[in-house]
Parts: sequence; structure tokens; C-alpha cells
Amino acid sequence: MNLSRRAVLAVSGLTASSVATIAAAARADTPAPAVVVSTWDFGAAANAGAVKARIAGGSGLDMVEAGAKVPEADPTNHSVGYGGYPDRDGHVTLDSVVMDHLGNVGAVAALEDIVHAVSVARAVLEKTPHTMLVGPGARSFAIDQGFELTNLLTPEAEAAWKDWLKTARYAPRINSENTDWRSQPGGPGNHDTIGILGIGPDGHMAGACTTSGMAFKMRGRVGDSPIVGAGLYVDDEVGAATATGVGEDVVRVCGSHSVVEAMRHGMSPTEACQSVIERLARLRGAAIKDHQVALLALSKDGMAGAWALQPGFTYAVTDATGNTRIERAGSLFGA
Ligand code: SD4
Repeated sequence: MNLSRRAVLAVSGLTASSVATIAAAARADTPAPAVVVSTWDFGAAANAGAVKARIAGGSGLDMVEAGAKVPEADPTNHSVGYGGYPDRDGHVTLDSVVMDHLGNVGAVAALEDIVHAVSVARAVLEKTPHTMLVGPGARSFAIDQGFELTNLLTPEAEAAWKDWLKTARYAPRINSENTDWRSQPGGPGNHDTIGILGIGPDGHMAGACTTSGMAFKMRGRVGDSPIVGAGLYVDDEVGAATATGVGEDVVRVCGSHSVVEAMRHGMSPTEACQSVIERLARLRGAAIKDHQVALLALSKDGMAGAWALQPGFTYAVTDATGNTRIERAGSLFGA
């Protein structure tokens, strides 16, 4: 027992064993360190997929891939994979990236006709000497790797696109990711682009980010999600970060890399995300007042934090036993 602990026991009159009991009770009230975090409410289902992979002995990369595949396969999610809203010409194009603890990266951008863009990104990481494949090249590579072709434009997404064509005005909607046509922001039926960060059973970190991008974007437009340092960054010494919202804004401040660097200099995950959101606001001023950008971070020791431009950003935090809580991030603009 060290001196200060003896001093505490002496003044409080507690025995060593009663202190142990109090400490155990306090631990029960303290959220266990997270092993996986992901963006928005629907991240809970993705996190469950990731923890299942972890319990089966999977690595951090296995976890984040398994998690990201959950919304990719969900036709009711209009910003990821199958059922994503198309570009303004009616093509669903997917952007995705994975990164592991060794700095290995795989990404695809403007990928068409393949449901699991995250798995194609992983194949780029594992099977090619490159970090990113785009458009028709990414599609041919996926076919060579045995991925099945699927028409990603569901009747519901096509109807939304045709409705949009009546005015054809491109304007990102704040928190559209957390709002489908039937429910309110933050409600249980919500869906979105997913950024997911995990810690494997060996303690090594990995991350993935996958999306169909901004609805009704220009053909060929690629956002932040597949860009390492913008939509995702992993540093196994410090922590990992991911981004959601208007990709053009995230790219301008290398959002995820900036968050990780802020953590490296001693900030907590929340402080790091807040500092980068504030930097974006200083840089862009009035240009971002109606935009949403949200940053989510997980430190190497399992602490999660986030910050956003606008209120309404939620994220899912899950511990090693699979317990999940939904957190609501602080924001720069009104609560
Ligand atoms: C993009 N950042 O393509 C993505 C969109 C997004 O939640 O995150 N939506 O710009």
C-alpha cells in the first residue's frame, strides 16, 4: 500500500477490504471502455455485428468490416450501400475506406453495382499494391474478386430521385442521415452513412467508413468518406476518428486526421473533435452555417467522444460485452 492510500484509510476509518468493495461498486457505475463506436443511431446494429466478430476471435479490421456491412445491406438506409440515394443522373455510387493499425489502407470511390463496398475496400488493402481504386476500375476489380453485381437503386430510392428531379435543387439537409421519410431526427427508425472504429481483442485499432455519399450529388462526385485523413484515420498509438456530414467541409480540414493529431497532443476525444469543428467554423464562417459536419473519435484506451456543427448528431458506443449506449454529441451551433 502506498503512503497516500494509507493516509486516506486513516482519515476515513475504512479498512482495506471496504475500500475494495467501494471501488468495485464505483467500477460498476462507470461505463466500461468502448471496443467499438459508430456514427448515428443505426450504429447500434453495426456495433452488434462488430462485437459478434470480435467474440468470434476477429481482428479490429474484421470487426469494422462486419459492422459496416450491416447498414450496407439495409435497403431502408438511404445513405449507405443498397438502397442509397443516387446521384442526380440516377446512379448509386459508393465510397468506402478501411484502415488498420499498421497504416494499411484500402479504399474505393464511385463504385457501382456492388453492395459491400467496404469489403471491396478491404480487398484493395489486402490484394493490391494500391490504396484506392475508383469508378469502372474499382467495379472490374470487384468482379475479378468474385463480388456479385446488384442493382443498388431500390424502387423507393428511385421514387425519391424522381421526386427530387421535379425541382433538381441540390441542397444538403442537416442531419438527413438521421431522418428517413417516416421518422424524426434521433428516432429509432433512423439510418445513415457509417463511420465505425474498433479495438480488436489484441488491442489493435481499425476503422471503416462507407457511404453512398450526398443524395443527388453530381455524377463523379466523391466526398470525404473514402479519403484517408478526411473520412477516417487510425493511429494505433493514439486513437482513431471518423466523420459524417458534408464531405466537402470535412476534406477542407482533413477532419479525421486533425482529430487524431489533437488527441496525440493530449486532448480527450471530445475536446479533439470540438477543436476541429471550431477550426472549420473559423475557416469557413457563414459558408457552413447551414451545414452539418460531425466528428467521432475513439482513444486507444477505449474513451469515445464526438462534436458537431449542428445539434442532432448521435453515435453508438459499445463495450466488449456488447452493451450499447446511444450518445448525443455537443455542437457549435444552438442546442
Ligand atoms: C459525403 N460525408 O459523401 C458523406 C456523406 C455523409 O452522412 O456522411 N452523410 O460527403
